[in-house]
Amino acid sequence: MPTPPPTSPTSSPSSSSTPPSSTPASTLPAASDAPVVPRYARSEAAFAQASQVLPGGVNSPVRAYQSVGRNPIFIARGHGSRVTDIDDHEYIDYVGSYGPLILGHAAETVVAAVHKAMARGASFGMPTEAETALARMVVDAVASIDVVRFVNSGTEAVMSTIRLARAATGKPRIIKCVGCYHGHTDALLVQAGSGATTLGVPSSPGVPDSITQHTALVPFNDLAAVEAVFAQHDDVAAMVIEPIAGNMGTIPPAEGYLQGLRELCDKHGALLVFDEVMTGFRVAYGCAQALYGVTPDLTCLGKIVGGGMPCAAYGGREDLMRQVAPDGPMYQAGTLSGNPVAMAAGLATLEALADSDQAVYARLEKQAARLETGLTEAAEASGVPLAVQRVGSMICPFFTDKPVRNYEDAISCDTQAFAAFFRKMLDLGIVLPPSQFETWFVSREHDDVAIDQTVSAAREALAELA
Ligand code: KE4
Repeated sequence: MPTPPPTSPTSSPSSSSTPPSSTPASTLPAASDAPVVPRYARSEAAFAQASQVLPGGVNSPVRAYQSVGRNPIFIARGHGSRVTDIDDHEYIDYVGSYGPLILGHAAETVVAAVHKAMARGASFGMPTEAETALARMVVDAVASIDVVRFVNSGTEAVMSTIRLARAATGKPRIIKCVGCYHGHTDALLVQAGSGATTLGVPSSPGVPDSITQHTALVPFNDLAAVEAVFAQHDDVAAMVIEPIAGNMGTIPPAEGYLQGLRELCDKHGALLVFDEVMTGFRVAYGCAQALYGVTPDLTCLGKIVGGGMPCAAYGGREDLMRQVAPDGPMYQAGTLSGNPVAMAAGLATLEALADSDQAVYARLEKQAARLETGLTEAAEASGVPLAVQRVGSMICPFFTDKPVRNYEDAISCDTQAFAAFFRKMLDLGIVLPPSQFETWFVSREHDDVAIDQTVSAAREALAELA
């Protein structure tokens, strides 16, 4: 049971709680114009330091908390379903590093495996059997993957997959959904979700039109729009999609949507690419493609496959993957790709998921359903409009009174209400992804105590919002 947070003030700087550091909070330099809150004195000081040497004080934009009206907390450590910040406040964590930590923070078997691998040497630039072992697990787990290549990030996996699709088909055009996020590769940083939408730059400067002229945009869950692109263009190499959209909040595919995409791609000689960087091993051991019974030609994986270490992958049909160098001409390489430490973390994670004989997924379903029910009931009790959407242990409460089926629906949500909710939940010891356009992640370690504490905090936060 975590130490209950001190009765926390609202986020005004005039709170009475004495900051743990000696520096009176009011003199701390706030890195942004957000109020400096004594309860978070050490994080505020750390953020000021970080902001001097890192863009936005962070190494990934969404972590900067710019859309939730305060400065970020800095984390000291994590264990199970919880993290502790450098002001020594403990939180139940639903960020989960944005997906990799399905086993919870510092899972014993993962930590031990990484220590053991590290002690034998971090990286060799020469093959190791650990790469084959993890590749074999991926191939055995995902029916559509005959051959797989490891890379270092989801962005790299998607970037490589697009190159392969274009090489294999000889066609340049890629179809993507507005609001889906596939990492920051130029060709897909167009109307992207996640941090790009959160910060209001869904199409980044610095990406020449010559790169994105071959990127066609369609709304998520809209088959007719995809059919229209095929009717207009005969040069489509692939449709790249998150089978469950997790980067505009959590939006499930409409009934028949994914199967419809499969049929359209077959009809028009294009490849179907599932970007399962987030959904891979998250919603089922066979990934979302097993859950929905739709077979892509190529799949991108990340997050869970690396167990929290920098590791991602792309794979699929043998005839396609054998075109990747050095089997074939499509070039892709990486110094740390498949490094033994990341392989060890991935192996330990997948072994825990595979050995459970689906028991982990049954537990994740039960706990996430408990959270969904609790949030829904808390919203009903407060009268605050909330649409809670969930697939397995991916969940997102949208501040709106209607279902969210696509990007237009998502951006019509009350992001100010979300920001206020976020800040209150943080003060109550629950840390959420700092954006309405992100998915919350439930881990194996989120037990009834954690879920019920979260629901109780949500009840209080929503009542304050009402
Ligand atoms: P990375 O390059 O961040 O490892 O993966 C990019 C990526 C690709 N595809 C999907 C479906 C993804 O969700 C992601 C990354 N997800 C975001 C969370 N919304 C990562 C968080 C961040 O950017 O810091």
